[in-house]
Amino acid sequence: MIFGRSERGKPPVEPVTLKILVAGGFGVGKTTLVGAVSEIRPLRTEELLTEAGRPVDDTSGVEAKSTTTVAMDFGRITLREDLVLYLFGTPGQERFWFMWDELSEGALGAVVLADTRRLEDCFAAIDYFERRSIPFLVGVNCFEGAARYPVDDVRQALDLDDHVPLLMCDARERESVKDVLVGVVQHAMTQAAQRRRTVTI
Ligand SMILES: Nc1nc2c(ncn2[C@@H]2O[C@H](COP(=O)(O)OP(=O)(O)O)[C@@H](O)[C@H]2O)c(=O)[nH]1
Ligand SMILES: [Mg+2]
Repeated sequence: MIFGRSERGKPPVEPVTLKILVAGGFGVGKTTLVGAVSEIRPLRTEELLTEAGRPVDDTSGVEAKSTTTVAMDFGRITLREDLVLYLFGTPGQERFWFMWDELSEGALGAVVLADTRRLEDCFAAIDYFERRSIPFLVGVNCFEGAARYPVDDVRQALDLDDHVPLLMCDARERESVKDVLVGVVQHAMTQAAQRRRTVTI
């Protein structure tokens, strides 16, 4: 028996898979964000903060934190049946910068997480993506107890270009993180479309 095109349900779709980086300073909530949305048990490489690491891993102003991600976080989320994101949390400490070039290979875009109590911690990540023209948005992870600032003030403090989206978020909340991820995908698509237009004109 042969089925016509419209008689059968749609064939299973082969989803598009996209790679998104999650960057930002130490303790800003990268591991939390990946864990909040991942459908697979997030793969983490955590190492107990050792005495040797203390002078470099400054935890002042960071929630009680006794482990640190030395390699990266890895997770997956299906945004739609035809769209799957793979999330790669970048190591926050400067001594792991060498891994970033490897990680950013093939990435569609990035989330830079920021904490308004330590905004300067995400400057390096912003510089990194700007320099490589990797589309990114800034997610301000709203910790309780941290002062809330108007979006425009945060944008100004970060010296963000007008086209870079900035969203308030809670790295622990699945829906909030999904909004951030949808935002990155949309932003990256817009950027790509603009680049194509610039090329064809
Ligand atoms: N109150 C609050 N705590 C958070 C939030 N996001 C992360 N944390 C906590 O902050 C600490 C650092 O988060 P983590 O995800 O490990 O940071 P990472 O170093 O960027 O991976 C952990 O103890 C988290 O539970 C948040 O949105 N609100
Ligand atoms: Mg981490």
